[in-house]
Amino acid sequence: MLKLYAAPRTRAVRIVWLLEELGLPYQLEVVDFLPTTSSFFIQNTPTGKLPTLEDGAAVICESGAMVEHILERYGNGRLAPPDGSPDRPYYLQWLHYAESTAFAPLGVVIWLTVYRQDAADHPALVEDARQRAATAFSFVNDALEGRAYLVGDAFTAADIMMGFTLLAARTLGVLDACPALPAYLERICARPAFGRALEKLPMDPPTGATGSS
Ligand SMILES: N[C@@H](CCC(=O)N[C@@H](CS)C(=O)NCC(=O)O)C(=O)O
Repeated sequence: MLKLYAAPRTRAVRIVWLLEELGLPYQLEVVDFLPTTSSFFIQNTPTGKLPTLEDGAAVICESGAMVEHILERYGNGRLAPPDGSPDRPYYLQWLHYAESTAFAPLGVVIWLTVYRQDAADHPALVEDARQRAATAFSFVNDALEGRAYLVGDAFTAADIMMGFTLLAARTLGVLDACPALPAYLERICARPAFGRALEKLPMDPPTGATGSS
């Protein structure tokens, strides 16, 4: 059975959400999230990172890789456009954009504001990251104008990847200039599978992280 190492308010919620959407059996090992300012890769998981997924002999980190692996092995064609379809390249784009381009500037703000708590000493860095985040989310906003989901007309795992990123972005107050995103976020978070994921891994906002762009 799949085993997921997880903690509340981490990217692990993406994987629980996906597993709930697919109705797959899995074992959830909830661990404490350890402070990361002095060391890196120190979480109580087999890789030291959260989330970590075990599938037989395979033990992996990276939430996007987990999503691709789970769908490849157990998805039966669900939640992703098929290989070779016109939507597939866009699906891959958004799946990766969510964690790379869109999350990168948020990571800087979270690192300085929530973990190190010395954002006041680095105002230019924080402002630059907020600006880059706003630009990254305006690209998502433009793609969602007049559409319900990121890819084609159906909910896919790319929406799951983006959902967690947008929850973090909303907490940091960088979605103010993105009129399409709040309704999109509400739409995907209304899914019963997300509700079940939240019951297992609460996502209340980190304290001290709010602000406006
Ligand atoms: N790109 C990775 C990021 C993983 C990551 O940074 N996870 C955070 C929690 S959401 C973490 O484990 N931080 C502690 C650390 O890096 O040691 C993913 O998508 O899984």
